[in-house]
Amino acid sequence: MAVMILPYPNEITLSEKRRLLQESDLRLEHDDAIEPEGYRLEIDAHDAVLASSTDAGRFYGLQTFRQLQDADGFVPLCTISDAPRFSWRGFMVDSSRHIQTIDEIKAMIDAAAAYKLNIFHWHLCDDQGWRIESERYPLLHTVGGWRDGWGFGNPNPEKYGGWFTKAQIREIVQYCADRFITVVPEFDMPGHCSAVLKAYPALSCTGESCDVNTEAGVFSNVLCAGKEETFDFCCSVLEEIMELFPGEYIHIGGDEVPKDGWNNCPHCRKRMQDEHLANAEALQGYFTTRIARFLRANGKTPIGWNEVLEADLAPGEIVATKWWDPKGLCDDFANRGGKVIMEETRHVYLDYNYQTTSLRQSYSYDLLPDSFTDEGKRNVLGIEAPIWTEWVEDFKRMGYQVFPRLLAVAERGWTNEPQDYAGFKARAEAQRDALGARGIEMAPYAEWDPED
Ligand code: TNX
Repeated sequence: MAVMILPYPNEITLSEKRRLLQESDLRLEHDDAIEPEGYRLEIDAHDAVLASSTDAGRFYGLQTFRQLQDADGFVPLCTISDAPRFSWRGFMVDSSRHIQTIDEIKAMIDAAAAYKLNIFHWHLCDDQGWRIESERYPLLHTVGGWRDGWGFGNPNPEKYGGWFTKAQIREIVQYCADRFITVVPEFDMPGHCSAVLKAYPALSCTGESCDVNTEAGVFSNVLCAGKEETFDFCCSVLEEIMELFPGEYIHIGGDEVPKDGWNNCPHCRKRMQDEHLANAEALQGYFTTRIARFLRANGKTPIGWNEVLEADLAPGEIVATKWWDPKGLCDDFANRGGKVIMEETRHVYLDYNYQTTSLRQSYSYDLLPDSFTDEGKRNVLGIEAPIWTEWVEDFKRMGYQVFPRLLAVAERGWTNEPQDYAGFKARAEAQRDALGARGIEMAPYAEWDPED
């Protein structure tokens, strides 16, 4: 008998027998011996028990129960003993390049929760738009939230943009909490800051105005790392962000920072001299360290894209997201005690087309490669997959890009010995209707593995 559970449970014995059972028939038990986020489901002819040590574990047991139940309400008699392989099972949504509605964000969160993901990394600002309402710096959203019309997927000449109000953000944070998902907000700095600098040009090296970008790419509009105002600004905005997002983690970006402007800037040059920094890479290290320490002083754990490691940071300074790391900086960092999240382009960049990143490639992502020592492997927190939205203009497109590949991510993050690929594909296809009911249209089966 095929059971279409996804992610596949770590220990499961199943009987051919089935019985009619409602969720409300489950006897809920507390069992301290079960791992956090783990659960045990025991369904026999007379009894049905869902045991866990935490509310999250109970929630995950319920997700499994729902997948076990057929359309008539029957479930197989079974014993399932299950707990996640990794504590970090994340998905990232870019709301800058294109913005989503609150209902669309919620649909993604619901789907993620059903497959036991527990982190929503929310990329809320970039060169193409700032999306967080700010009271201290209102031009961030009222000016930085908009870009000129036409192009970049905007079919009309009206300005494109918008932002999430504080009330909406609180609503999403609560929505996630109800589903045992932690929201990790990102304020990407010091690069990818055109929207910030459109609103507050004085924070750039030259002080010259720039536009919120209407194209994809890497732009030279970076925050000045010499001026004290930059740090005052970033920390002040982060205080507002911390007020909105109660979770432990704040992502501070740090990716793709062109250094030409810094090298030619008297403020940055003075900073390098005063702080005995050998070059602009070291200046980014100074920038990262200062912001990271500010966050830690406020009880938060900072995260940065792997470029922050170009500056040789101590393992305790920051958590690194490994996305494009040809030099293996993250591996070395983990081997020295730093924490790393696995998020590599060729396996889990959900904005890439299926020709570039097939479902098979996502499913075969090795999260603990041998470039990590045993200690390094222990420092891998888990997996995350981003949907960058330069070319994802609407929710239909998002569904196509994200599913089924996010299902592979969910299984990689949860299951110790991921199942055979053919079996996984069958279980992924079996999610089509459930996702459809959430308004998410998965990519057609024939497109998942163009090479096969
Ligand atoms: C690189 S991933 C970026 C993003 C783009 C993405 C497109 C990362 C830290 N930076 O700004 O959206 O590639 O795939």
